[in-house]
Amino acid sequence: MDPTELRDIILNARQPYVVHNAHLPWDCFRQTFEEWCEMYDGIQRELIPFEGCSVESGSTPQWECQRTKAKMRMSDLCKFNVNAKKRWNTFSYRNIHELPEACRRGINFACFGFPEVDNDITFWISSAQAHTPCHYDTYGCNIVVQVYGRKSWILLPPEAKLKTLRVPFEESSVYCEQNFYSPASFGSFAKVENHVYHIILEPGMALIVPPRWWHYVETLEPSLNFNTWLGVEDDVDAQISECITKLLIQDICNGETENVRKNIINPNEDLSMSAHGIEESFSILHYLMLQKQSNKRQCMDIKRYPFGYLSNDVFNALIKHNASFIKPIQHISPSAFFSIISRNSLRYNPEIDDKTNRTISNDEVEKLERLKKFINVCCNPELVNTIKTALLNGDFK
Ligand SMILES: O=C(O)CCC(=O)C(=O)O
Repeated sequence: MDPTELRDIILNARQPYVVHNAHLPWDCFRQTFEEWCEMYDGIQRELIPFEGCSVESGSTPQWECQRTKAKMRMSDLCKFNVNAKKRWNTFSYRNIHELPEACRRGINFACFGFPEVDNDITFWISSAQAHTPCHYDTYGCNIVVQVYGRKSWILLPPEAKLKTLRVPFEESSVYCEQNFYSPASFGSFAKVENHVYHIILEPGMALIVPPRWWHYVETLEPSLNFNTWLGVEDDVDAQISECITKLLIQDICNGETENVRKNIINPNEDLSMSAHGIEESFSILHYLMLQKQSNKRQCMDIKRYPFGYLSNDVFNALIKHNASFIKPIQHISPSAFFSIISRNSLRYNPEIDDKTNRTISNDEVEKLERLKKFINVCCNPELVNTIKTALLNGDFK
């Protein structure tokens, strides 16, 4: 595996690819998951605040705000799998530095052609059925390395006709309405059935996800994986769009109760509705627009890579040269897709729909539904793009 060639493939891939037998010199590859968990528990004495939900679910995706906490040891994750019929758990989307040094020794992305990437790495630890609702990342491209266990990745191209949502709002993730985890029916997938790619990621495999590809990720057995998002030069445009979206949401939610806001803003998103918070978003927007207009590079500490600089011929020759270990992810047939969806629909339990939002008053439920619809329309990425173009063409000072 020539890191320079791999780097060029990653920074020019227009569809997802998988690297087989990456043979990374990471210490964790020399241990079993059980050994790794025991090492973690031996060093880190405190119980881990796993988050999760019940395995049975309602007709809408299981959003992060529905998760509850369960404290346990790392080793429990593997043991619980045997009888984890009721609840799934995850300790994920966290920076690698939250792991003890011994549990992350040797981890960097040098073998992929990015020796400088040794800090900006995220880990994902989860039990079977843990999943992330379908979304795309607004920034960069993604390299995912599976270390233990298996994960199923369903991917769709940026132009797939999924219904975009901005509630729950999280900067850098755009979710969709379709529920891949526990669908109540097939209807909402009718327009996308011909555009589905699928891969089960196994230990030692690495996945390359190009910018803005939709993905629904589900853990099949206790799993650990690492990933890094590589910022690309186009990200400044996406940052402007995310900033406009933030300002619209801050304005719409200003004055709403905590209960309502908790259902609109994702728990990991720190979005202040105060006058100071709004002022801050305006300053960031101003700064980004000036950067874009003067074509200046981003602030010095954020690395951004050029993307899509090779011609098709050169790229295809690279893929051919590396064909023994890097392969395009397979497009699956509508019937193969519907058999996954039909299996997942067994988790759907209509009684759960009735229980949702029992914690907030009827007035608040009504208001929340109204606000969600309004935000999803006003913050639709296409509309935000139009606002961005108008701002960039106008006299934004
Ligand atoms: O592994 C997961 O649950 C989600 C991963 C993901 O969304 C990503 O790497 O972009």
